[in-house]
This record gives sequence, C-alpha cells and structure tokens, in this order.
Amino acid sequence: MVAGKNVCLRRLSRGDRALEVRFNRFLRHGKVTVERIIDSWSGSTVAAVADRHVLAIQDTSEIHFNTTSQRRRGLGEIGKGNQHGVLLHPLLAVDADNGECLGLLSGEVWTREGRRTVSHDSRDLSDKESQRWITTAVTAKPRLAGAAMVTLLGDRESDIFALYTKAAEQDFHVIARSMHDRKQADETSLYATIDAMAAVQRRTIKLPARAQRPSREADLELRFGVIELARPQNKFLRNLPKSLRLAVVDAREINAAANVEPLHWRLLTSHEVASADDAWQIVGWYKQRWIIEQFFRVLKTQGFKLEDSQIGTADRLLKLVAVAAKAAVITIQLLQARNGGRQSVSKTFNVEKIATLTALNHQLEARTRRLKNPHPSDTLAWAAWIIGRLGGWDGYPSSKPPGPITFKNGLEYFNAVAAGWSLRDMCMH
Ligand SMILES: [Mn+2]
Repeated sequence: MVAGKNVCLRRLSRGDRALEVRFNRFLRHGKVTVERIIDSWSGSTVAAVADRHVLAIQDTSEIHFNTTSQRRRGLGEIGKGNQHGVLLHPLLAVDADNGECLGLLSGEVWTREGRRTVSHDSRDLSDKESQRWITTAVTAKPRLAGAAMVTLLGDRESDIFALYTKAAEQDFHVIARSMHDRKQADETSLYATIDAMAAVQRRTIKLPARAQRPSREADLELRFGVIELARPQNKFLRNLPKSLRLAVVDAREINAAANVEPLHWRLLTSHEVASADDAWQIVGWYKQRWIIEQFFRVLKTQGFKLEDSQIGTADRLLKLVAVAAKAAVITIQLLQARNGGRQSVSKTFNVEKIATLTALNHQLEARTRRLKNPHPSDTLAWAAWIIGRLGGWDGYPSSKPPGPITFKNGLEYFNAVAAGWSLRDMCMH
C-alpha cells in the first residue's frame, strides 16, 4: 500500500471500518492479554534508563466508562462508588536531572470486584490496592538494573511503611509524601517532631498548571531533619523491621492568597539530607511528579477519547487502556522534544519506524520546499517535527507548536503508515 498510492493510507487513518474490526479482533484475541501488553511497555525504556538517576514515579488513576444498571460491561466501581471504570497504576521512568520522560516500566490495569469498604488504615498491605505500589516497584527492578540510581516517587497514597522497607531491600531510594501522622520509635508524633524543627530557608518555586488549577508561584518555608518511624501496629507487618530511619523534608507555603489551598509537603525519604540544598533537591525531585499527572491528562482528556469507546466488555477495555498508556507516553515524549534538545530518536522508535519516518520526512519536505525539518535526524525533535506535521501542524516556526491532540492524530496516521511499510516486501513479491 505504501509503495502504491497513499490514498489507502489516508483511508486507514480515518477510522476506516476494516481497521476498527481488525483492532477489535486484536483486543479479543486470547493471546493478547493485559499482562503481555503491560510487559511490552518497557521495551525501549530499559535501554533509556542506562547510567541515569531515574525517578521511578508511580500513581493511580481512574478511567471512567459509561455504563447503565442493565449494561455494566463487567466494570467495577470507581470514584465514590457512583461510577464504573478501570484503574491504571503505571510506573513511569523520568530522568532526575533533566526531567526527560524515559518511558513506562511496569504497572497494573484492573477493574474492581465487589464493593470497596475497608478503611485505609486497616488496609495497610493486607489489601491488593496498597500492595500494587510494592509489586509494581519490584517488577520494575530488573528493568532498572542499568540505572545509576533509582528513586521511587509517589504521592500520599504511597505513604506505606512496607514500601519504605521493601525499597531499601531493592536498593532503591524512596520519596513519598506523608499521608498521616505516625508514631516514631520513641512514641513521639511525627508531625509534632516536624513542627518543632527550625525553618531554615525560604524560596519561591513555580508550580505548574494542573487540572482546573492555573500555574502559580508559591513561597515555601523549609524544614528538614532525621526521623525514626515505628512499624505500624498491624498483624500483617510483623515480619518487617521494628523501626526505620528516614529523612524528612517539610516544605510549607507561607503568604498564600486567600483563595488557594496552601501547599504543604511532608516528604519522607531515604536519601541523605544533610543541608538545605539537599532538602531543596528532594523538593525539586518531588515536583517532577507532575509529569505523571500530565500523562494521565493526555490519556484521559486530550484526544484519546477512551471514554467514548464502544467496546462492550471489561477484558477488552483493560487491554485498550494498556495500549493507550503506551501511546500516551510517546505523546509526552514528543511534547518534550518538540522544541529541540538532544533526546535520541531511537529511545522511542525502532529501526523500521525510523526508516518510515525518513521516508515521510522526504515526502513532507518535498511538498513545501521552503519548510525543512530543522532538527538532526538522530533526535526525537526530528521525529516530533514529522509527526506534528502528519497530525496537521503547518510546520512554521511562527505557528503555535503542536499539542497533544495534534501528536496523537499524527501518531495514529504514522502507525498506520508504519504498519503498511513493514508489509511492503510482502506486497511487492
Ligand atoms: Mn495518587
């Protein structure tokens, strides 16, 4: 098809019925399991993490699908139990030094069975949904073997004592935001201990925009120190150490405007924190958690239109989410690369896809002689230029750069072309 006329390819890229049927057949296939799709996430990530300090960022997000009481599509409850859908818990590898998104490493995609009634405190590890933080990290471990250092990073949901002890066992560092006050080994309260620490420095940091919240600046006051957490009283945890020494970094907003909720991060970490600079570094790394929120936003709202899927059964919807997660990561990588930079194209695309990109680049450059791809052909920026153009971006430096929806459309077209390209030898014979 590629060797002939690309009119067929255009048809393919426009949600052609035959493609839809094929994709459905793919999702229905017994050998295509959620586990295998998730395993395939890490393919290119393993090489990308080599020799870097990797932030292994985990988080959970809920993806809503429309159901009725007659047609639940096999989906369990999400939200406060008033909606139905799928849960996604990925581990995303990010370069700690420059924020580069290296790709997905492991994770889970599932739907709940029955109702969720156990309170958080009594769940600590007895429950599958807390356990996922540990299993996802442990699964990622061999894939991170080439990294110079690994820091597991998570929000308040990851304030799990067993995660801290397990991370140490796995040679991982950890940064987690504290969810609730705990007892220290000497019976004192963690939060009272932190509040008694001296405020050592102030600094203004920029907080990126989030869902329904514009970006803003925050004046932070910094405290840090060493703590000794006691093992929680819980029969499931008796095999863990009685106490654990960690550093705490407390960053709290001062002078917040009346209409904003002041930021207060109590960060627990296994990194050594000996100075204010060390403590600001922990805050800086935690701030990079923003990228996983951006990833969920791209996946849920910006062009993937998962919620509109007509697929009728849970097992296929789980696979759909797993496939979409990989595509969303590539979109994030292209967004990061669109302004240039040295990220390598081979981190994201294999040899065959790079060959397809080269052919498409020739075609695009021939179409408008004045417009040349300005980036070196071994960079991801070069690929972002091509895929942005395929998604409808005009390529002029004065135009608004391509956004997630443009990249998503460009990728869809590109993947259809690449699939045809890989068949070309067969077609020519
Ligand atoms: Mn979360």
